[in-house]
Amino acid sequence: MVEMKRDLGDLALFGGRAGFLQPLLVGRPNPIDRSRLFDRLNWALDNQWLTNGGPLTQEFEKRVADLAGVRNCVATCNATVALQLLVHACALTGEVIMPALTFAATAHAVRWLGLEPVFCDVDPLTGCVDPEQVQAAITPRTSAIFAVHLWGRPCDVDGLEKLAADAGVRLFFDAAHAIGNTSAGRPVGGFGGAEVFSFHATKVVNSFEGGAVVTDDDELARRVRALHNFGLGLEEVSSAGGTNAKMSEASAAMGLTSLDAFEEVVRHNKSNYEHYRTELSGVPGVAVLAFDENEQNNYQYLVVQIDEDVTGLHRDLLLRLLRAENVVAQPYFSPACHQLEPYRSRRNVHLPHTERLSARVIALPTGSTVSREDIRRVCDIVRLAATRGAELTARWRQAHSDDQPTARVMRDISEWTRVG
Ligand code: T4K
Repeated sequence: MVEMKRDLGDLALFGGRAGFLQPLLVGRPNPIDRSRLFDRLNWALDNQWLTNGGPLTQEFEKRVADLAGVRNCVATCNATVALQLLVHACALTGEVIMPALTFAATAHAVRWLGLEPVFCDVDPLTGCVDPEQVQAAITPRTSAIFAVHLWGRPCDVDGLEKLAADAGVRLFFDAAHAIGNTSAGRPVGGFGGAEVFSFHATKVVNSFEGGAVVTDDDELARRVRALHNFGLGLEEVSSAGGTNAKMSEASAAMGLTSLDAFEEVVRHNKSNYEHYRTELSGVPGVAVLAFDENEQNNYQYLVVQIDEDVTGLHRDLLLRLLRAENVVAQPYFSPACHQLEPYRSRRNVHLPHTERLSARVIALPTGSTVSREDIRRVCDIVRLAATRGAELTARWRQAHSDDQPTARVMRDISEWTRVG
C-alpha cells in the first residue's frame, strides 16, 4: 500500500514513490459478464451469420432505439463513420457549423468528405455550443449544424432546433458521450434530424468499436441504412454510392452484453462522481463539472476545471504530475479543434470561451474499475498539488530549467495561459 502524500517531496514528480502501482486510466472499458458475451459469440458462430444486419445487430439496434426513445437505430462500425453517413444521406455540402470543444472526430468526419467545419464558440458554463454563436456563423454556404452534447451534458436543444428551423439548415447532434441521458426529461436520441452515439471501447456502452445513427425520421434512417451497406437497395442514386459501415455480430454481442450492465455501470459512475465532489469540495480553484440531478446522466466523464489564477498550478503540469503518480488523466478536449491541424492554418479563429475551458479541463479516471479508495487517493494528490500550486510550479521550473523538452512544455504552458 502506497502511503498518503503529505508534502511536495512525496510527489513522484519530485522523486517520491508513485501513488499507484498499476496505471489508473481514464477510459478503461467497464467490465461485462464474460459468460454472457461468450454465449452470444458462440450463438453467432453456431448461427453462421457474422455480419450484414444479423440477429444480434438487430437486437442491439432495437435496444438502443428503445433507450433513446426513437423509432430507428442503424448500428455502425464506429461513430465517426456514422457522422459521415449523415453527411451523405442528407447530401450536405459547403460548411458545417460545430463547436471546437470536441474530439477531433466531429470535425474530421466532415472534413474527410470535403466539407468545411466552421468552429463556433461555446457557452462558458456548459461547454456546449452556444446558439447565439451558431447564429453568427451561418452563411449562405452553411448546410448543417453538428452540435455536441459535451461530456454527456445535453446542448440547448430547443434553442438550436428553433435556430436551425428559422435558418433552414439541418441540425444533428454528436451524442457520442450522451447515451441514456435526458434533456428536460426527454431522452437524448430524438433531437434534431438525427443523433449519433459512439460505442467505442472507452464509452459507457461499448461494442469494442461501434456507433449508431438514431432518428425518428424514417426516410433518413432508410437512406442511412442503405448507404452503410454499399448503397444497396437505395432507389434514388446517391452521388457517394455507398460505403461499408456495418456493425459485425461480434460487436453487437459485446454491445448487448455492455447494455446488460448499463444500469449498474451508471450507478457506479454516479457514486464515483459523488465521491469526487465530496473529496474536492472546498479546494480553491478546483471545480468538478456538475450534472443536473433532475435529469438522467450516465456520468461517464468526470471532468474537473483547474483555475490557475487561484491554484497557481496549470492543468498541463497537473496532468504531468498525475501521470508520474500512475494516474493517466486526459485533457479532454485540448487542444480544441480549431487549434489542431488541418484547421489551425486554414482559418485564424479566436474562440475565447473554448480556449479558456480547453486549457483548464482535465478528465479524471472513473468507471466501474475505479474504486472509492482510488478516488480518495487521486483527490489527495490533486488537493496537495492545487493547494500548493505556486510553490510546486516554482520548484518544478527550478528542477527543470536546463532540460530542453521540459522548457518546451513550460513554454507551451505559458502559451496556453496566454491564449486562455
Ligand atoms: N464524437 C465525439 C464527441 C467523441 O468523443 C468521439 C470519440 C467521436 C465522435 C468518435 O467516436 P468513434 O468513432 O471513436 O466511435 C478516445 C476514444 O478513442 C474516442 O472514441 C473518444 N471519442 C475520445 C474522447 O477518447 P483517445 O485519443 O483519448 O485515445 P484512446 O482511445 O487510445 O485511449 C483513451 C484512454 O482509454 C487511455 O487512457 C487508454 C484507455 N483505453 C483505451 C482503449 C482503446 C483502455 O483502457 N482500453 C482500451 O481498450 O480517444
